[in-house]
Amino acid sequence: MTNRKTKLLALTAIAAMLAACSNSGGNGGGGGSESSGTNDGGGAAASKPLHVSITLMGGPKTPDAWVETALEEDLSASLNRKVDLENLFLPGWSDYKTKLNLMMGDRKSMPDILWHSDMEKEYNSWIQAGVLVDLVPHLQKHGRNILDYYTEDTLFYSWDDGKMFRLPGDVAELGSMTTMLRQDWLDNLGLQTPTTLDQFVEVLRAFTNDDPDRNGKKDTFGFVGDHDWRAFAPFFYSHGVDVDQFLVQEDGTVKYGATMPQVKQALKLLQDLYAEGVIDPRMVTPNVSAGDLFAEGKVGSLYYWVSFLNAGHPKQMSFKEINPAGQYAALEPMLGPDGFSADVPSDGKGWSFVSVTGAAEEPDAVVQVLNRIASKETNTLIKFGKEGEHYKLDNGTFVNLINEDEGKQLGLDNYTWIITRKDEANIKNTPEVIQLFERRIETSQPMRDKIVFFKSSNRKEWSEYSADLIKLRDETFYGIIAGNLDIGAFDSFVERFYKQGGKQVEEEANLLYASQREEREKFGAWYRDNIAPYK
Ligand SMILES: [Ca+2]
Repeated sequence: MTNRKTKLLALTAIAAMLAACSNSGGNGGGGGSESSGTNDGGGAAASKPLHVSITLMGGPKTPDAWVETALEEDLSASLNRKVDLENLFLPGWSDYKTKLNLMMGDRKSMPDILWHSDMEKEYNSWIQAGVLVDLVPHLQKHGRNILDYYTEDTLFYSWDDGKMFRLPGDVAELGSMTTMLRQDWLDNLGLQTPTTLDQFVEVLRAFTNDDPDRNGKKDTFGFVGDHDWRAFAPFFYSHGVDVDQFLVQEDGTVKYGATMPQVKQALKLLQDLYAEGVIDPRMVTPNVSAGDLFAEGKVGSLYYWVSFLNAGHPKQMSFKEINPAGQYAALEPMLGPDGFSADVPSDGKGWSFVSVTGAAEEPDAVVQVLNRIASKETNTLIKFGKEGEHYKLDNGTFVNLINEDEGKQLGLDNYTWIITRKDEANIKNTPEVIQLFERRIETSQPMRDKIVFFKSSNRKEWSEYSADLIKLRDETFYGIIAGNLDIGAFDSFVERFYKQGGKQVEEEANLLYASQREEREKFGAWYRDNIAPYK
């Protein structure tokens, strides 16, 4: 490994010298990033091999795997020159930041393409130090796939006053969760699909008390989910609140969702349902695994991941094995007492990013590499392998032709989170699931309009107080639901919240919201001029 790296580094040095000599050779033109086009004798710069080192965090991290060669061939054909990748596999989640800091500390050890996540402070210092490339001019030339895929809102979170020093490497689907309900239980009991919260609650009661699985035993629950607040979305969201987020109020100010009076109503309902045995008590314990309970099939409804509805999802397969006649339906979000409804939106910022560093001799070409990876074709190739050889599509349904171990050996997913597409390029999603993801973008919009997803990571008050405030919220809310606390505990929570730092936290949130709105407007104008024409 080290040997190979040294050799490659030596090659890079030579390539760099060559590049320096031939830099006058036009690297303009040839704008076609998706089709290779001809080389028009662009000189040595275009015909010499392109060496690209890249840090990788996801997947099996299989060295010298099939996928590396496959991607190199794909890139070489696309760029019309030999492309040689150097994979720099990062250590695990506890060590990757140390490793990246080390690499970024010296220009000689910097990768050409840097993957990073949860390193806002370091990221800002890299920008300050001038070691990251502003991608805008390169994206304008070679970034069409990337610019077409990411939305304007998503790119805003990687915008730095007219420049972009990073791109999202992975952005969750904008709406990736849905209300799930046992259709076969509805049919068994002769019930209608609920559309309002009241109807939903009646169905959950029937799922608890009326033996929906017809085995003569009272052994089912109405509702379950993981130990987090989004799992309760059908109850909170129908009341127009999200207890994890800052929400814009009718008067334009911002409040922490957990303190809003509607939360009390939802908590009261949850407390009643818990007492009635409708809510699976495992839901208020930290170790619950809703995925396992989804598969077991003794609970009638969950608010859960859309991807679990894929026929090939392991938990869906276990569910079908245990419950051959079982069927989960995905429901539209429940209408609440005031007629509001929404699904849980994701923030759309991206949770991990890719940057091009100053070590890249040809940033233009490196962006071409990223842009090719962002194509549907290449995304599919590096994630799933070759159609007919590693998988097939049966009427649109993905069928693996290899097992998990073979996939690891091939290195499939080695390049995940380097601009991973979640649209139709994710061919593991059935057409129905793809449609559902699209629908959830719309049904999550009403809450997305209320939530402030903060762009700035510089939130002093939040950093200082949030851990304690969140602890206070969780103890109070779970205590109320489980019946250990009276519903009046909500009012004392709100009081204590503002006394114990909540006031400062909300003031900060309002200031940030105001400046962020201004910045978003400025970005919108910039986007129209600098990005929209290049899509
Ligand atoms: Ca039963």
